[in-house]
Amino acid sequence: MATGFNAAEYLLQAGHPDATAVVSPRRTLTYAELAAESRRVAGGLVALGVRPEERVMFCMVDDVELLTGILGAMLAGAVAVPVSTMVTGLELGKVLADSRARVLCVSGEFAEQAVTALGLAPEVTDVLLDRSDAAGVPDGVRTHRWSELDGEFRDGGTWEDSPALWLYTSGTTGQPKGAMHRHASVRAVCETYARGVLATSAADRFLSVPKLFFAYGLGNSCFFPLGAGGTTLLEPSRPTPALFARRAREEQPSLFFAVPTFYAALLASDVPDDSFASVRYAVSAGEPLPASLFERFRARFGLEILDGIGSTEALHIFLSNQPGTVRPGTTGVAVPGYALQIRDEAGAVIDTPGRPGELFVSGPSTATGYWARYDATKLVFQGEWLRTGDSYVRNEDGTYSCLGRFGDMLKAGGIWVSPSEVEERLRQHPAVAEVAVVAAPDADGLDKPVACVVPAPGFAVDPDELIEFCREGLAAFKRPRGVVELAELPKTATGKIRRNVIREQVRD
Ligand code: 3SK
Repeated sequence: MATGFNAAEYLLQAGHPDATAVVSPRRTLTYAELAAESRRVAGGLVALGVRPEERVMFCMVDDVELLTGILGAMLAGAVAVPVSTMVTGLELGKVLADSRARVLCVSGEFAEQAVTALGLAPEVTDVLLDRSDAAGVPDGVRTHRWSELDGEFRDGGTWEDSPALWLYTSGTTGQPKGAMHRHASVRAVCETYARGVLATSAADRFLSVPKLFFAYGLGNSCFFPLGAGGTTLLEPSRPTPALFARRAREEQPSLFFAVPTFYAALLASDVPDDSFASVRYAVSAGEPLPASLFERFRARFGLEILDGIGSTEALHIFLSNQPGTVRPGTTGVAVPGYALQIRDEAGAVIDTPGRPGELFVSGPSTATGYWARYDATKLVFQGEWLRTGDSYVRNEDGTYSCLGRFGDMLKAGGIWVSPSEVEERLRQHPAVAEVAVVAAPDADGLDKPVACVVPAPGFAVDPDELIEFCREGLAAFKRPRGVVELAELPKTATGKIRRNVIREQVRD
């Protein structure tokens, strides 16, 4: 028998009604105010004709409107679909059409993309605008102001397995796919990673560089703060080290979340060293955090970074370093509630430490599949297990180390080489700001490691010197055979290096 459960109700009832739930540069709301506003939005969506399980898409900045929009859609039993604001109109149109959303909610900043997108998605009947005008919206599409939303709130009639949200992901390649998440998965990530690893409580104040439209940011800025009865500190603007260091000094967060690239940017900036003095844990995910970055951050800001890995399909982090037992350069151990396996190319489980393979995870927050993508769903969701596409090794001490994407491992002279290991060595050279190591064919057509280097300000790249530097610190077969200078590394919207693009550049 299905149990009645609604993730938004669960989040909104966790805090004391008078406690501060959300702080943005524009507004501060208590839990009672956030619940009232979310119910108003839910009622307004129902009044527009949104029915349970219909999709409501959000292309919005991190502010109170987006938060209440996501909660309101879930309260109404609809499916919240927050999407990246870093896309073109055509890309937005693709996911809008794929989702068959009836309602699109947009911040004024993205009106131009929205107008292009609407031209590709004839099923959209209503557009909700935060504070902007409706210029350019196609005829026949009704437009509404956020502040005018109104209607009687009715319980969405959801249960644990009802769809609550879809998150679009393309990985580093391929078409975007909507990973479908249940209401129960929201509670699961609050109970596993947030409580089990971060020991979150109502006293916590959460500041996240990743935005609400990423699974990582959605957990950090919505599920975890509200699930704990704590406070989320939202930041609508584009993240810069100066902005986040200032907000951290002003708002005194106890938990701070970023990706390795942002930690590197903080280290390269001149923000005061005591900017994160209020933070009890800094968290990193998205890509592996190099040990050198961990050490430099701890030396300067006095904070250990808890590095972990999650995925859009798992909703949040399932493998992580734990407070008090951090092993820099590793991703730590399974988050309580999740099981891990490393499998070889034939799918057999590898039990021996030190033998690399592909990481699989099983746990309570995995998506139910990709929307209308049969083949991709079968490939990734294998019974209890979720295929991550990441290459990992279990170390002798039980921790796990990332070796890159499964398809990123290189073979040099018949031996597997981990690009991350070579990159970590090169990052120790003062001339190297950023680096990606990929395979490129040599004169004999044999794949060899090539380092693509973005030079540090004021330095020139000297290939011979960098190769020699690797020879000193790595087994000879791992050293790059060539070095290519790049102005910047191509990255995905979430900051992951697009190795497939670099591989193409290097082969040309
Ligand atoms: O990329 C990650 O490590 C991640 C972490 C948390 C949630 C979602 C993602 C993709």
